[in-house]
Amino acid sequence: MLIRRPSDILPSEITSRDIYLNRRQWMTGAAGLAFAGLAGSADAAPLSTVKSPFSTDEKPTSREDVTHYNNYYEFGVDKSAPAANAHTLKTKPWTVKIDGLVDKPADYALEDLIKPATLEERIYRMRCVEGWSMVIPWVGFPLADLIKRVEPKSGAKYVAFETVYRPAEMVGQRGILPVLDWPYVEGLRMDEATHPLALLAVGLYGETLENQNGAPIRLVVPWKYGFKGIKSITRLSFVEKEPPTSWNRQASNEYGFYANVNPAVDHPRWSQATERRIGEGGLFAKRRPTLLFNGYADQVASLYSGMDLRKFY
Ligand SMILES: Nc1nc2c(c(=O)[nH]1)N[C@H]1C(S)=C(S)[C@@H](COP(=O)(O)O)O[C@H]1N2
Ligand SMILES: [Mo]
Repeated sequence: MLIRRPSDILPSEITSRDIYLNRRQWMTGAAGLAFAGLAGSADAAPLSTVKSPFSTDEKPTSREDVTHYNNYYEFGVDKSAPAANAHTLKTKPWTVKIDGLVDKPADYALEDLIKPATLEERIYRMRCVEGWSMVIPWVGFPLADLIKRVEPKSGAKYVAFETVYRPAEMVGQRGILPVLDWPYVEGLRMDEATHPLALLAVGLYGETLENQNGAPIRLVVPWKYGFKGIKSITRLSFVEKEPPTSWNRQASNEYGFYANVNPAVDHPRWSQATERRIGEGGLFAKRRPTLLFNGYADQVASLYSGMDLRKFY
């Protein structure tokens, strides 16, 4: 079994958008290849997808940056640490426990949660609370599809998510002074979780996820700060009350439950009005204005009508 390390990735694999789009056209026809990767080896494997009307036409961030500039504190706090350390996580086999207020609770094998025929490519703008942004061509399926299939009970008002807790495989979970209270946990209100933009991603750039990006399955919520996008999910619980979230636990005055991207609500230690697009010309590149709900206001603003976004940050 080959595990790809950063040093093994040839410059020729770092695709420009043009090469990438041609390759996608070719792969979209190769339906039989879908999902070999999730069932088989640990190598990034091609996935076939259908295009989504929800994609932005902005230029995707290079695959190299998307896979080497990461936040995944279970593997260290430097941006380069996840790419260097995450290969130790074993993602096969993988189960996701679904429990709580739901009619079909079970430990689901990953393969049983995903219908390869319905995988979509969704090119989303992503905004980290630290002030940088990327454009990422995710491959995944709507979280709403999974929620529908497991039949939540009417009392379920929130979905709680959990990353694996495996100190033997995750160097950052072995620290004496833990940066976060493990396992990493996140949550969404039910109407957010069932919004068509909320995605469960299993790949990016047309291939299965690298571990540093949250293999084998992670959440993507493009109108919220990146920390809502919990990686390597092993549990989804349907609950009545707002669940705890890792960053809110760590510093509740800095990171709220909602974490909607909002240029008008500053982080207590820095402004959120602008952002640096990763890959755009170094230190002196002009910062871009940050948009309300990360530019997805037309689709999601109605979820929050009547809510004070300064209070529910
Ligand atoms: N389990 C877990 N999930 C996580 C994090 C983490 O440290 N642990 N970091 C979050 C943050 S702050 C961001 S910005 C995104 C980054 O995702 P990416 O590296 O795929 O771009 O993952 C989020 N999900
Ligand atoms: Mo982030």
